Amino acid sequence: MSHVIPRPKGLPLIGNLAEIDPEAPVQSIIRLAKTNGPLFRLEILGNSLVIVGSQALANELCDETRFQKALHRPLEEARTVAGDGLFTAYDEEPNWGKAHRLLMPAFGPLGLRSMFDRMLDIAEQMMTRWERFGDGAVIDVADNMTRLTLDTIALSAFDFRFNSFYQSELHPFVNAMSRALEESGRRARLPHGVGRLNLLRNRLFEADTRVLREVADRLIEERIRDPRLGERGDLLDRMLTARDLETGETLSRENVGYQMITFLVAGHETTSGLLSFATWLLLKHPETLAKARAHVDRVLGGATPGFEDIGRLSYLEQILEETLRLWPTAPAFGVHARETTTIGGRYKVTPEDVLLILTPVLHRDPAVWEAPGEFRPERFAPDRAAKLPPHAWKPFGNGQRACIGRGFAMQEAVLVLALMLQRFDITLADADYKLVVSETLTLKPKGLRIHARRRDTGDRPVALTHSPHPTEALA
Ligand code: FDE
Repeated sequence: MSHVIPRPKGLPLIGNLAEIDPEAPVQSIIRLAKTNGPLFRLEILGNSLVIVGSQALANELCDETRFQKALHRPLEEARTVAGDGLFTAYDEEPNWGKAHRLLMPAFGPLGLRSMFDRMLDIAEQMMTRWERFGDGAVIDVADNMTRLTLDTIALSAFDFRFNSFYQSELHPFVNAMSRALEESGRRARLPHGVGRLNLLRNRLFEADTRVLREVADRLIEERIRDPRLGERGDLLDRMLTARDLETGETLSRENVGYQMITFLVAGHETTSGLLSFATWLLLKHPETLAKARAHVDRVLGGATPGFEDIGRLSYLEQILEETLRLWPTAPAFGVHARETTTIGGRYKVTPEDVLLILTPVLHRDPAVWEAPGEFRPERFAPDRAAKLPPHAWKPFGNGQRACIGRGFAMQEAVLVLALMLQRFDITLADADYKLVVSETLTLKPKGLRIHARRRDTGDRPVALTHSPHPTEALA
């Protein structure tokens, strides 16, 4: 006998709309999961969504012979901006396979090694900025990390400098990008088509989307005319020159533009949230912070980290993995059944059902994690992590559609955390700060502010010989 997936009672027509805070939909669903368990159906203004949050169910849903990626509404709406770029493409679209095959090596070990110096370049910019600010300055963590991650992906992948640390106004691309994402998020909360009825918003959205395309097009144009085309071997070079072995084709100009927007979006919000949550969790856990710093001092001494050091900073990696368990910044991924099937031994699902694996809930499954709400990086010590049941920890999604930027993001985050701990004593600017999580497509701590005081560690290379006045540094 097949059972109906439980459904929290909603109101006629609007369904469960009243239970979802439009400013914090993910946190609303996490709350609903507390009372409704790890499997339930939500109906919101005629959109139906099945929420999944246990290891046992995730283990079934990650079987790619039975399930495949589904574009949940926010991703579907984001196609207006990112088209058939990797993140928003359907499995069946030829451009997904083509781009996936072409770009995988760029994010493998060799690619990551070649991007290391550029990552370090941007990380040093942030460190220099903090140093110049001096002890008393208040640093908005999420804002700094967002500048850092955006500049890092742009420089590493396209050899383009946004120079976010040298100006207080962000590049027009950045504002256009956040507004366009916000608008596609808004549309995703309304029934199909309804979100497109507001003409004023449409005009702004079109203008923003145009800015994104134009910036991407300009970079493509410049690179094509560059006599060194193909010599840098970065992501943009690969996309413009490499041929897919299976089809013998290169990517179209239009698709390269979509991939650029995709990488800038996917490569910065998520990693910036990861670094911000890690900073918050370390500040909340002084013993872990002290242990992390001792680890960094042991591995690096006073030296600037090199590519080889990243793999040796294993405790920082554990901290980041535990951060992603508690606060997976891309908090969900969608799948649907290839054919009508039964999950959990008794619930029927059809290919039309979008099943959303909500990782903040999955990652706190009490059947898997002891004291699930607690921050314990020791859980990810290699011998212990190896004993976790399959698909218990999925911050990077699943299978062939898993995050292509996983190694990139981890390398960047380990590097930045290492530099931070090596060079600064960090403290909360407001000792009473309570975590507030803001939501766009991703999760981020809001209003987290810190002080950073230069550590005096002796003969480490010093970037600056004098500390200019803070206003001078800002100019
Ligand atoms: C992807 C991804 C995912 C899946 C989604 C779905 O399925 O829907 C996830 C979950 C993720 N991703 C997550 C993350 C986190 C972090 C920190 C990151 N991520 C980062 C990054 C960086 C970069 C560059 C990236 N990232 C990118 C990407 C891409 C392109 C994608 C799509 C893939 C395919 O093919 O599909 C992703 N990512 Fe990530």
